[in-house]
Amino acid sequence: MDRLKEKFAQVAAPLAVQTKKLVKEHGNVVMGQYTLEQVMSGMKGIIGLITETSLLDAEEGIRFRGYTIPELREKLPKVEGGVEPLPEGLFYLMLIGELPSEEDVQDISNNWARRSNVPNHVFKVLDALPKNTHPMTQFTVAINALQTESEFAAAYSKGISKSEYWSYVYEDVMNLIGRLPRIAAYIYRRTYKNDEHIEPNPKLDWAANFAHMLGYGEVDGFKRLMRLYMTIHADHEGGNVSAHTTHLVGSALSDPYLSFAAAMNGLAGPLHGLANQEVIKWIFEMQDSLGTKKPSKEQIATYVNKTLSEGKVVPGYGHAVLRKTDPRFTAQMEFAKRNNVTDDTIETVWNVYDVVPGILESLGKVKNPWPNVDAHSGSLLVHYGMVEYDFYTVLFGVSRALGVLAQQIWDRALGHPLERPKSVTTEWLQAKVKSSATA
Ligand code: HAX
Repeated sequence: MDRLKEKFAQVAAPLAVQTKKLVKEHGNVVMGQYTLEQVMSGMKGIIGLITETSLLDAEEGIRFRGYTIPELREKLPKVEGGVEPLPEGLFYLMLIGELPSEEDVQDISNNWARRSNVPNHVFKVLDALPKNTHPMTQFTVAINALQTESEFAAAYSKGISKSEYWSYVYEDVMNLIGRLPRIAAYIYRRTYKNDEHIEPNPKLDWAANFAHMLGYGEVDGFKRLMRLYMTIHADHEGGNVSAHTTHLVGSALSDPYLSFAAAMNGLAGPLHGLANQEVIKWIFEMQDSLGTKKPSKEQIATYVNKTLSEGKVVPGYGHAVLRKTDPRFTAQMEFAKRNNVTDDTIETVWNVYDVVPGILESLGKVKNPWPNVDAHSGSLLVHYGMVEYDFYTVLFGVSRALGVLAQQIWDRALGHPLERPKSVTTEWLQAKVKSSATA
């Protein structure tokens, strides 16, 4: 058993006992009430999921095991002389619940590098797809193709005890995270760089090796950006589409490959992860339509109103839970300032930030007029030369694996059951309203 797995076994066993006890002794504690409006608006605010890895506060933003993003930047191990946290450390924190040592982080880097070999049939499956297949479709196809390697699925078909589930899921999760950067880089290079692939460098940390395989290893600052990017996109508690999908599909005991592929199909939606491509596409279209790379705030306001009048959303703004500027947006803005990274696109993103909240607020219906994580990420990638915005959600997906798959290990260790909420018809709701009115 590897070091991390041994440590997880130690922390998971007592919590599994406490969880069972909690349900047995306090199972009838009332958690709250919910309204018809909540039922009709995507179950927002209804507590129905347990996620150990992170918790989202509407006003404050995300905390990973209690730590904010600025605290993570300060406390997580970094490469020698570096300032950005290593995503390996965040994975350790989410899985184990405490801050890692430098040795713990090095151990995970080595562990993932050891597991990073992608079987050849996955590349063949990708090569069979037309090059203009959206990178997110290629990504989910490749993850499904990799399911041949599932140790959980193989063990389950032979017959295993429930108490062993987490152990096989752990192996699948570690193998999958080790392999994802190679798959994502392969998709990038086959789609945009003439199939000129770059061999991994196992001596690099996980995010830096990813930057290297994408072809940006020599671009000053890009490795740093990838370490930050892979850290801040990793998790956003359990109810967002990608996290919830991983949990839901996994609750049927579909293995980590199947449930993560399903989650990535959800991340590929424009109201979720695809918003990062939509933002930069919208900014480029605005610059084209206004005939300037440096639109004034007045010009931006006119373009925003045009977008809204066409019945479209302003991508990168709004959130189902957050009610303030996303700290992940702020972290990227600060990265740009710290590294003296500036250009017309980044300045436009900042000017959009000055203009959009006021306009959305004035509509009177948008619950959160502030920017989310996706409002900033594309402009930094463009700055470093990665202009192929169709690819951006794949980067998000590689990072999101860290949180949702750490949680899947917890799901199996704590014995979370099949998820099966109750649904009703509109007719049922109408009858309920009628009977409430007469009661
Ligand atoms: N532009 C225009 N209108 C918006 C808006 C925006 N950015 N955000 C919300 N609204 C509208 C909604 O479309 C809705 O209008 P209708 O009542 O006419 O249908 C109304 O305001 C109320 O919506 P809400 O309750 O504030 O928002 P929801 O919780 O329903 O949706 C979304 C949250 C993130 C989907 C929404 O804000 C949105 O569409 N934003 C733009 C897309 C985006 O940036 N998505 C990424 C979100 C973060 C994420 O998951 N990243 O991966």
